[in-house]
Parts: sequence; C-alpha cells; structure tokens
Amino acid sequence: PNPVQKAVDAVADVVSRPAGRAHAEGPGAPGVEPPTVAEPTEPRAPLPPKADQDEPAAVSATGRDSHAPRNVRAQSSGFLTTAQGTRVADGDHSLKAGPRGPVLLQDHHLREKITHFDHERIPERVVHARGAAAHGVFRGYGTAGEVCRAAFLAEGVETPVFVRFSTVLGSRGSADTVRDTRGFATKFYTTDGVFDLVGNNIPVFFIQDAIKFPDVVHAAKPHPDREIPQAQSAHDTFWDFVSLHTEATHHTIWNMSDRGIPRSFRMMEGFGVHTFRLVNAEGASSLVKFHWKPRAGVHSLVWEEAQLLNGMDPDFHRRDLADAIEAGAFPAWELGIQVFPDTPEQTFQGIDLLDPTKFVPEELAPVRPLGLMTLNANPTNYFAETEQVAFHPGHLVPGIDVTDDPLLAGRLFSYLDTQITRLGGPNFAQIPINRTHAPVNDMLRDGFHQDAVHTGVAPYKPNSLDGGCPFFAGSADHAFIEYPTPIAAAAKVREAPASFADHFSQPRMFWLSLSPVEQQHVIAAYTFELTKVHEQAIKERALTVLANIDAGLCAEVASGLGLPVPAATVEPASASPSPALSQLGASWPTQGRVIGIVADPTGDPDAVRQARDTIRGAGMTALVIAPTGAPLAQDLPVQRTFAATRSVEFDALLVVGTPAPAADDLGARDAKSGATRGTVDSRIALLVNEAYRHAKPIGGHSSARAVWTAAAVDPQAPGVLTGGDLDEVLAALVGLLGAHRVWDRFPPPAPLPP
Ligand code: HDD
Repeated sequence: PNPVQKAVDAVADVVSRPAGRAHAEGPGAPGVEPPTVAEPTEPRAPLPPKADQDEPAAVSATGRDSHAPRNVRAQSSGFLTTAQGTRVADGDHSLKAGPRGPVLLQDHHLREKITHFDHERIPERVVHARGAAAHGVFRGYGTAGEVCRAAFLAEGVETPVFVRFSTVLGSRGSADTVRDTRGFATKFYTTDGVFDLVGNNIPVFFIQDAIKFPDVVHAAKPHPDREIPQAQSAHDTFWDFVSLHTEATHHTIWNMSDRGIPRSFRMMEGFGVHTFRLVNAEGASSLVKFHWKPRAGVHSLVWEEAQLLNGMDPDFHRRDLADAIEAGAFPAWELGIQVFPDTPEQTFQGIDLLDPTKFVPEELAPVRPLGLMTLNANPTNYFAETEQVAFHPGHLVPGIDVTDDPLLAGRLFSYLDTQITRLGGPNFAQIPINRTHAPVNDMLRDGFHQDAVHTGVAPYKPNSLDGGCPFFAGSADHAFIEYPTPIAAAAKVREAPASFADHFSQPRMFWLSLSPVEQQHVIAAYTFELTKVHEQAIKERALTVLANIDAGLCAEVASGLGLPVPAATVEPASASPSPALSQLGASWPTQGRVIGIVADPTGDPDAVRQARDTIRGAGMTALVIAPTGAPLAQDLPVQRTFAATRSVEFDALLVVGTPAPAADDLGARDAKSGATRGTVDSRIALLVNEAYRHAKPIGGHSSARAVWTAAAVDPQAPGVLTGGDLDEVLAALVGLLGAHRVWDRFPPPAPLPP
C-alpha cells in the first residue's frame, strides 16, 4: 500500500483496539498480550533518555552529587563580553557624537545592557512572594513500606531536596517576622520523579473549597486603594472576611497564637494540611496526613520582638537560616504521617478527613516517623534557585496520591497555571532548580524558553518512525498509576458536606490546649489586630466569633477593645485539649542558638574569649557585643556594636564586665540636670531589660549586678543567673535555653521608664 493508505490502516487499527490497559501494564509484562497495533513493538523496554536529556542531575542546580560541574555562569573569565560573547572595550560610556553630544541609537551594547536590565524582574508569586530556601537531603527510615511503596522512603535511600520557607501575605521585599502563616514547601528529587510536599507551618487552612482562595487572598492582601498595610492581617478587609466566613476561624486562631511568629524557620513544624492517599506495594490504600517535626523544637518570638525585628533586621529569618547552615548547625526535620483507614466515609473518630479546616490531634493518631531531612547547603544564587523554584501539589510519585479534598482539587490546577505567568511559559520544568533527577523522556515540545534540542521526528504516540518509543510503563516499572478510588453515584451540586458546617469545635480545642502564657499571647494578638480595625461593626462581629470559641477569650479581647461582650451564637462545643499543641514544657537541643556576650573593652579579654569558645564548642553561635567595632584583642573580634544591635538578635545574654557610659550616651544622663544616672551604659541597660522582658535567660559575672539594677532586672527572678564562676553561669544559662525561654518570668514586667 502507498504511505497514505499505510497510515490510515495504522490509525484504524489503533482506534479498533480495546482501551490501552494491556499496554499500560508495560510491554512484555507476564500474561499480557502484545498490543495489536502497527506501531513497532521492539525494543520492548522504553528507549534510554535522549542525549540532550541525559543525566539531568548533571545540569541541575541541585546536582551536587554529579561529577559534572554545576551549570554556573559568573563573572569568572578575564574579559567582559556581550551576551553574544563579543569582548567589550568600554562598558562605562555610551556611544556619543562627541563627549558632550547626543547618545547614538547605534550603540547596540548600551541597548542590550539596558534592555536586559529592564526585564530582570519577573512577577512575584501571587502569595508566598517572600521566601528563603536551602538544599538538603532526605534519608528514608524504611518504615513506610506497610502503607507506601514510594521508593524514596525505603531504608537508607538518600534523596536530594530543596526547601523553600515563606510568608504568605507580604511582597518580595517585606519583612520576615510579621504575624502570618509560613509556607514550608519541599521538593524531593526522587529517582521516580519530583515529589513536592507544599505545606504550611499551620495544619489547617482558611477555606474548605479552592473557589474561595481569591476571596481570602484579596481580603488579606493590602487594601486596593492605598496598598497598605503590607504583610499584615491587622486591617479591616481581613477581619471583615474572616468574621463573615467563619470556616476561617480555626486557621485565624493559629495565626493569632505564637505559631504566627516563629523564632526561626528552623523551629517550625510543617504540615501537608490535606489528607493524602498512600498506596503500598500490594495496591492497598491508606489515608494520611504529613507532618514535619523540627529537631530543634517548635519555638516562637514574642510579639514585641517580632515588631522590633521588622525594623532592626527585616531579613531575620532569611539570615538565621543561611547563617545556621553556613555555621554547620544544619536544621533537621523528621517527616512523619498520621495514618487513617481508607473507609468510604473518609472520617476518623468523627473528624472529616476531607475538610482542610480540621486536623486530627496526635493523641488520637500518633505521628509515625518515615525519615529525616537535613538542610546542609545554601543556594548559590537567590534568583536562579529560590525565586525560580516552582512547586506543585500535583508533582506526585508512585505510592503517593491525592484525595477528594475540594481545596486540594483547586490547588492541583492553580500551581501549574501560575508558573506559566510567573516563569514565562510552559517550560519551567527545564529551569535547573526544577529539573527532575530522573531521566526525562516526554513528548512536550517547543514553547517559550525551550532549552532542549530534541532529536527524533515523532513526538507523538503511536508512532512507527521513532521505533514506537517511548513506551508506557506498568506498575512494576515504577509508573504513577492513579488509585482507582470508587466514586459514589451523586448529583452534580455546588454544596459542601454537612460536617463542613462545624467551624468552632476545633478552634476551641486549640484554645483549651494552650498554656496560660500562650493564651495570654493569643488574647494580646486579637486585641492588637482588632484595635487596628476601623469599622466598629467588624470588631463586634469578630468578638461574636470569639464568643463562639470561648467566653473567657472573648471577654478579655472585648475588654481590651473597650467593647461589650457579645453572646455566643452557637452552643459551646465539647472539646478535649490536645497537649501536643502547646509549645511549652519540653527541653530541646540548643545547637544553632545565638548567645550575645556583652563585653567590657577595658575588662578582661580572657573571660570573653573563654565564654565565646565554650559557646562555640557547644555548637551555638557566640556574638561579642561591645561599644565599638574595635577588636578586644588580636584574636577577639567584635561582631555587634551597641549602635547596631538590639536584644532581639539573641536567644540569651551573658554579661562579662560592664562598660561605663560613653561621653555621648545621652540615655544615661538625666534629661534635665545632665547628670549621669549611673555607671552602666544605657544601651546595655536597654539590651538587658528587653531580654529580661522577653523572658530570655540572662547570665552575668557578679559584677553584672550593677547592670541588673540599671536594667530594672530583679536579680531573684527566674532565669537571672549571677555568679563568680562564669563557666557555671554559662552552663546554667544553656540549660535554660533548652526550654527556649524562662516561661515562669511571664507576664512581663513593665518596660523601663523613659
Ligand atoms: Fe498555595 C504558593 C501552601 C492553598 C495557590 N502555597 C504556595 C506556597 C506554599 C503554599 C507553601 C509557596 C510555594 C513556594 O515556595 O514557591 N497553599 C499552601 C497550602 C494551602 C494552599 C498549605 C492549603 C492547604 N494555594 C492554596 C489554594 C490555592 C493556592 C487553595 C489556589 C486555589 N499557592 C497558590 C499559588 C501559589 C501558591 C497561586 C503562588 C506561587 C505558586 O503557587 O507557585 O498557585
């Protein structure tokens, strides 16, 4: 037959073939008939990757395992060139008609340089615009086999990861320590393709259905008229929305708790939020929720610290992560799962597993550890890696599947879609940081920013011209095969299940699970935020929501606002506390904590040196603080000066000597008489007073008693350590740091009088 007839016959053959199940099982699978198509059936295994797609790790930004050099281009060779590689003779002056004359349009170097610059920025993420990231490795414990066949969870398997932490609301240039949810997105470069776990540090979400996502984000982002406030929920539109749309109550109370202001990305839990489905080697399904548990414990700032930091060091979290990794204090998290039987109801002990505003207390379903993630390398280039990384909850690997959570369904659409605008086209998977470490053999072609030079003539299936390749894989070849979830007969409706209408029982459980100190923080946070709301009706409505959580919480916030206490509109839910929700009570490793050593430049450098070395020896960071940047001795540099630090940079303070006030230390002088108030530099007094109010451990040599007096510190208060032997003081101080703060010292005493 002529070629046209041959093609027509081939198509007819394919169309008449029964659905391609046998084919999907993989050519050559036992008991499977070879497909009866004109498409070639040899070779019977998929072709190896094509040359340009070979060893993606070799050209990946994460390809540290690879022997090939990383895909780095920098200012590294001798001569400056244009983008076309032509050497440049003068890049400092535009081409002009004479030194004072007009610039000439023919200056192609000027045009190339400015045009490229004009296009340097890409759109920031519509949410989670501000973030910081790190590379690391995940090591499986081999404990998942019973419920999950994912290859990267097998014992001892090491998988490279890239993790991006973020705030949700602020723009790219906003501050780090705002009150907000934190994103916790992990890209696993597994041998079966990329798996993204795109979670948050809060286990529940504002909405139950993705169709509401633009609403909640429009309400929470700055007001459209003046574009203020930046990176805050303390404004009318946010509280308007969450007080009307009460399914947001649960996420909101987590935001108002200490979880909204983490001490460090290193000290946050992470949650996959939705219920996912895991499938084991036998094809059995379980429902699970993912958890990340930080080795360093879960710790937070106090609100005043967070506010000071936003001015003092808006990059605090970003710096903290990078510094810790650079110092070798690698942050680590254990990945774990709560496992629930996959029943037709998809509930666990009455909790609807498809409702993303609900979580399952760990007391009801313990978290089973699956492996350990360690972040051990900072990105080389912020834009190339942290900015261009593209996460997507639909990046799944065999063994991990989704459920019908309606919020997750919308996300499965949104993340792919958003990258097309943000990264300028559909080929973002080819950007080095996004490249899988598994061989790629796709039939996606062309498009903006196509990097690959594809060979072959038949990027379609079925084909005979490229030998019928590539072939579909079966389960034994590690194909991703959707779990055949049964779908009950149902009418097409825009409705939620009845259980989704319970908006208050879990917020109440959260509230009841907090310690008194943490509850005080929640009260203060609601009071702060609602005080910033202008519309009286919104404040009143928000108080009614609080009345539905807890009468005591409502009364305290109402009193702070000076408003009457409203009645609840629902019966108080019965809720038993979940002790695992409180951040207090345990002791955690202190590796990577920051201790400030207040040094007296006229005092004994040996004591400072010894304290510094002891702290460093224990895996913590010691920063020497002195009046000026002059080294205290040849081997004793100063890292912070009084002019450029505040207490908020440190987890604890050690006072070694007490530098006398400088001549220009206005704070130490009485404003009226000009007489000095004492012999302690007022900046030390402020530093120590703040640390004291923020319940941080404070230690000092006996001579520090003068500092305690100047700083209005009660030397008998918990966590104020004074003694003749600095080593002993330091040991006790580190002991206290394990609990993060000296919680007994709350409520904080009044600030220093001006
Ligand atoms: Fe989302 C980014 C987490 C609901 C739409 N989301 C984004 C990031 C994180 C989350 C961590 C930043 C990823 C990065 O670092 O690049 N999002 C969540 C969680 C949710 C959630 C835990 C609920 C459980 N998100 C959600 C919904 C939608 C989106 C319901 C839309 C229907 N999210 C996006 C997005 C973003 C995004 C617009 C912005 C940038 C991006 O995706 O890549 O597509």
